[in-house]
Amino acid sequence: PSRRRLVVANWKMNMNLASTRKFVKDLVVTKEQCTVVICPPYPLIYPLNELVNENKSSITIGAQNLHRQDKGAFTGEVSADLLKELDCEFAIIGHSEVRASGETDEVINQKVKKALATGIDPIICVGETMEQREQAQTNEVVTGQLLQALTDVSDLSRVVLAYEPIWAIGTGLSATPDQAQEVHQQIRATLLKTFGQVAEQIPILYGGSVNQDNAASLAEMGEIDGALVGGASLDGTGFSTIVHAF
Ligand code: G2H
Repeated sequence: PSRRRLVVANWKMNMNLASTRKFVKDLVVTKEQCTVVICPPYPLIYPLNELVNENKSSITIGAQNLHRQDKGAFTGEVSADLLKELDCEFAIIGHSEVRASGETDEVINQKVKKALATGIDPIICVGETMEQREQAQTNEVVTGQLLQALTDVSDLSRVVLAYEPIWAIGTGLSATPDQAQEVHQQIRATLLKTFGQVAEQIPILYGGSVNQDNAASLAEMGEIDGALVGGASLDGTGFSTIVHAF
């Protein structure tokens, strides 16, 4: 199936103006079949966009989150409309680090719908804890998160999913290619059963300690359509290696 492939950098609460400039200089992207998305902290979106335009870089910009409401009295939050105005084409939604602060599946669903209505492609994160994996609940947990995030979503053609097992995030302990492939297959089967053929178009990225050393073996798997990269996405040269693996 000809699904789009994406490698997404989630900078989290890292980077500044100087390191962003260096990153754009160091990033070498030549492989055109893979979309490269950089999700910086909010204040860096505008300068990153300027750098991308100046350098004619093929970087696409994404946000690490967005708010479910249009606008108003939501201190510290950022609207989808503003992100769109600043050329964000993607937004990460439901990252486990945001879920950990109390974000519910219902709010995630509202954010997904807000993103789509605004012309932003949602990158929806799902994943189980180590305890849930050990109790053989991975499929149930991931499927539940997935179906709730996609409730009443009519256009699935712009949805991107990311499987991020919580035990693999920032721990250096990546899922093996086989472990990731197995969950991605289950996700694909659920999507096909629930939504029909459009499911074949939905990219499923893997996230959790992806680095220069394991990217190629993950990329070989037929159901891994890209990566969501945290720690290893902060250096332009190293991140280029990961991009080229996909
Ligand atoms: C998972 C991932 C990026 P890291 O959170 O979303 O981070 O690659 O540092 O495990």
